[in-house]
Amino acid sequence: MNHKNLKSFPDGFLWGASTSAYQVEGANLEDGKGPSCQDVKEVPENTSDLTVCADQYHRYKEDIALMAEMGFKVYRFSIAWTRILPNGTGEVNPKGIEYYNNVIDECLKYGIEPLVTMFHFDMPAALDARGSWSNPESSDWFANFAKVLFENFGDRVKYWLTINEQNMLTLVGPVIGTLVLPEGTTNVLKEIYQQNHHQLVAQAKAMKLCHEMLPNAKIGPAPNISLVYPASCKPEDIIASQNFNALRNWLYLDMAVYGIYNAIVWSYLEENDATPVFQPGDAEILKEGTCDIIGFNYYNTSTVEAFDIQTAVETEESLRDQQSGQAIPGFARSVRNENLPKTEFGWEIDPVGFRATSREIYSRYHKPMIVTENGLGAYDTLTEDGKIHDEYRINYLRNHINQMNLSITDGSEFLGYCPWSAVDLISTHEGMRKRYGFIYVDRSDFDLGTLNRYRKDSFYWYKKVIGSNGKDLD
Ligand code: BGP
Repeated sequence: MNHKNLKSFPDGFLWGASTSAYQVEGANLEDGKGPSCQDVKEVPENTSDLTVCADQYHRYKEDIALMAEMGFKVYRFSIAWTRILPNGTGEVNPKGIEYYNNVIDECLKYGIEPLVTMFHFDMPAALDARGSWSNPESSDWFANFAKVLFENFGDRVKYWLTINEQNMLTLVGPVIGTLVLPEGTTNVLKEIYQQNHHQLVAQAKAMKLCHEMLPNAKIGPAPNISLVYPASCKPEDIIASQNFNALRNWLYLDMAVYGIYNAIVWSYLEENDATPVFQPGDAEILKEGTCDIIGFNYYNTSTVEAFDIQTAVETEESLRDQQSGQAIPGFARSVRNENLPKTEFGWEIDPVGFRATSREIYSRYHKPMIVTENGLGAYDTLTEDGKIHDEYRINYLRNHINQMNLSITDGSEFLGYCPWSAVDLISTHEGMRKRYGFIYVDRSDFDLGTLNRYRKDSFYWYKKVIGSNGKDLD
């Protein structure tokens, strides 16, 4: 649909950006913090460990002041479960509460709304030792953590996100360093979807509790949602795209919004003897704990073709990452979309797909949306005079904001936009060299440098965007 006039971004639109605790904070075992799965995992070859990251734990004031300088209205950050509860359950660590109180207060000092992710890829190591998400008690561990957060921060935090990219934890857990398989697991798919089920129940318990304890707050999930295109108009490819859309996207949003399992996914799980076991009360809690808002991360679309079980001589299952697809015999197989360029790190770039994805989410669910991640991972260069000329990032963001504006004009309801990332930080599996921030951090994978902050060209550009409420994108 072409529009003659674009609607404006709504008043009070929440412009900001995102980070996550384990990728930005550092100080990973300081002031009583317990280890998470990220602190004990083997880091991918040639990438930094997660002990220092961008050192935001010690530099949050400087970082938040820079965000305020850009005009941020919101800062999306995550709370490290093991900073609050070093063993995942049990004793609360007062230093952890103090740290996040400080971060929240610092945001509020500048009129920046804190948008808190409760869980961003950092399961307490002590809970991994107790079976991690395969333990049916895990939903109660999470609900208990949620309660501690609501009690301590609920007076000031109005926007909450439950689990970051649960769909990626399920689809590519090993890449992110999070999957724990109990010894003797024979049906891996069943085990993974059992863990996924426990996370869905955990999320529902947290959402229900939030409504009870903080009736004025808004809570939602933060999956990685991107439309899956059919590789052609062959009907079989359409079916494949519906399959993969269901598995990657709608499973998570059907559950968060309606508290029900997506039918296509359920049938796929039945087919593979992988349906999850429900504990008594699960079906009810899933229906009772639904969301107010939909947070979603968007990087690019994917494209699939039919992958007939007979032609799948052997499974092409290989380790993938968040954006690079899957091959599931009898279900769908990802293919390259030749219409789209790629980033230096091989992710396709599809701003129009952002509009398409958000229209589809809004048409299906009619909930206000907040973009919790979107951005370009690239190699940046710090010049001798302290500049970072990242026009590639500006182009990426400009094109996506433009498409968001078109989607708003199409009738979609957006609350805000938080690209990834506010500050350079460590990537999930590609180290420090894959940068996303508006704020450059002077360090590399194996040299901690000065950790000084520098404003990238995108910093000044985004400041203009925010100052004009999305009108000035030049
Ligand atoms: C999302 C995660 C983030 C993040 C981002 C960029 O999947 O929620 O934690 O890092 O993707 O991905 P990467 O770091 O792999 O480039």
